[in-house]
Amino acid sequence: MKDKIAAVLKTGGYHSGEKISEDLNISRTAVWKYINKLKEEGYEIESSTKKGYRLTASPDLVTAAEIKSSLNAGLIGNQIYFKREVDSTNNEAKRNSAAPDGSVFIAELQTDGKGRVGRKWVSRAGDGIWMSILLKPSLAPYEVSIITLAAGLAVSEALADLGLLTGIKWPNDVVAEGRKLCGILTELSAEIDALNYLVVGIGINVNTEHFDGEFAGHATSMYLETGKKYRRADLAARVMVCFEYRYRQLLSGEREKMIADYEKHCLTVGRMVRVLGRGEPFEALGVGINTQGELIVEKDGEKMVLNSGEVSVRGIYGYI
Ligand code: BT5
Repeated sequence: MKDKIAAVLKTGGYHSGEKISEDLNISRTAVWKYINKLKEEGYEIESSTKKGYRLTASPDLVTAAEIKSSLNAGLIGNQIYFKREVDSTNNEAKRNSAAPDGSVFIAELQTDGKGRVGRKWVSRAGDGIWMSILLKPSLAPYEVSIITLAAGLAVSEALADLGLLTGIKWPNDVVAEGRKLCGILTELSAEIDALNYLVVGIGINVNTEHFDGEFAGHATSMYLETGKKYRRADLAARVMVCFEYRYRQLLSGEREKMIADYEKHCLTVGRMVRVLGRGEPFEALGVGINTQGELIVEKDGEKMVLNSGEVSVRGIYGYI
């Protein structure tokens, strides 16, 4: 109902509480309560006793109402849960794992955004897209790492639709001009041979104007790359659509096609990389990705398969 009221206000001008209550068949008090909820979400709404309610500005918000207005949802985003502030949208998805398959959890601000293996993900309010997709595929746990790659590919494709060319550093950092623009954290809940659910967390730096701290030289945003600001709800919707296409491709047994397209975007393939985490660090050439999403490297004429849970790779010339 809140989203319906947001949609009414977005048509512009004043809307009387009486007319909204009649059109939506709810009480005037309910209208007032929903208006207050919308204000809490960040909408700027003017109330005039004579004329009614009016949206004074069309802010760049990632609320469910804003995303739904840009999304013709299939599976991904069939339910969208927005909170202004959460610790981590991945945690929020895990706390609500009874929600339907394809649900999306999104927030304006994460107070404890997570990277992989206990690292932190900086997620300031208004700067980016911090969202997590809850998935319940009929797959065995060992089959799901490829879904993470599909998410990286989907983000890279969504950005390309907007004219921003990026590459993927295996397994799933989306990189522009050698700097990280998006990170993905996939977490799963599984028994030994059965998957309960997985959560694909996607963080994209959209309108960030500057980065501080130790990773400042390694991070970038869409704004820093193009000089343009983007409506985050539109981009979030586009990422969901791109991800849905790739996810369905995987579930329908078209893994090879997905991998072939991933390889085209993957900066690690065709480059010399330094492999960390398997004994002494060593250098090898990235030559391809197998159907499990593992990286194949070649060293001294011998091929090796690297699993992202086990090793990490660094470019020998900088971050990629
Ligand atoms: C990742 O980890 O890249 C996964 C990031 C996933 C973030 C999303 S946001 C929505 C969802 N909810 C969460 O809590 N997480 C997911 P990793 O490969 O470990 O990279 C982490 C490293 O990237 C950090 O140690 C920093 O060096 C750097 N970093 C942190 N914040 C960054 C940012 N905003 N942009 C670019 N680099 C960043």
